[in-house]
Amino acid sequence: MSSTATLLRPIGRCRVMGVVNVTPDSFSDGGLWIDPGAAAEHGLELAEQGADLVDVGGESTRPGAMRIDAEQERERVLPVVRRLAGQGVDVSVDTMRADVAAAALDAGAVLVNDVSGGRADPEMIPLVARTGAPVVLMHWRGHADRMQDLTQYDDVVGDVVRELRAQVDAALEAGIAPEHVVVDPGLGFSKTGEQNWTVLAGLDTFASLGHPLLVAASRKRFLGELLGDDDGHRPVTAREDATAALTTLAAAAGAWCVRVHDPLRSVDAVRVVARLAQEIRSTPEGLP
Ligand code: PMM
Repeated sequence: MSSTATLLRPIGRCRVMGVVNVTPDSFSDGGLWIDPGAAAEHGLELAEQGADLVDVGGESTRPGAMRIDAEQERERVLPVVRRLAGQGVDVSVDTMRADVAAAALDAGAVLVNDVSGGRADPEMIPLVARTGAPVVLMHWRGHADRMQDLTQYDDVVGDVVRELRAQVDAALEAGIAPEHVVVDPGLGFSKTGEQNWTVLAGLDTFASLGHPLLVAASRKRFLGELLGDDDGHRPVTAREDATAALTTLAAAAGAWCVRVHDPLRSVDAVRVVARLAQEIRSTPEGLP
């Protein structure tokens, strides 16, 4: 299992985070892993497939989703975190609630993944500062029930970077160490399909924030829209090659980690990018 000190340090390639949603309604895998035993087994499978981290979440953030109560979220997440951490897997907890994050860290999680970037629960940033845990701060404008009404930008990349920087500054002011902060542009969160593409085209700009970058495009709706036909969007389970293509591009852009539901192709993709990057570095004149 990685320590806090090693989790964010460079390892010569982009990391891969596997996803386990212990929810009945996530868009990508809702209902599949609602039983904690099945969820934990799935997490172990993701680790065996080469995921460096397994992200466990108990609350759906799909557009329009309603919030669940904290007790229910804890009941979904904690047994899975405990079991995976007990088996030596590096676990992140996908939660917007400080008390769920605290309980998950006690149960062995090594990273807090807060899609609200500290904005949903005023206790989250102080909790992370107190525990010294690394944290993913995602760009966020509002909860799932209204996030798709919050897609007005003058310049989507510039505005998202500026808002994310404000979230990072709040975390640093509260005492979170800069080297413990990961940033994430939040694809699909208060962003239209078109805006997601613009954000992806501007990934380099996010690197300018000076923190490791997490990119979570896996199976998202904008891929289904792009690849759809007259019958409608490409189904969620047929978006894996598109997901791996974006893993390749995110890794080449220097991402610290990609968050994916099916790690196999992404694990190969990050290795290919790392090998090529090594070759380019060792060829002083550049490639022929
Ligand atoms: N997206 C989802 C859930 N958690 N966490 C981070 N850091 N970034 C994301 O973009 C993100 C996330 C929604 O997707 P899911 O329902 O497939 O988990």
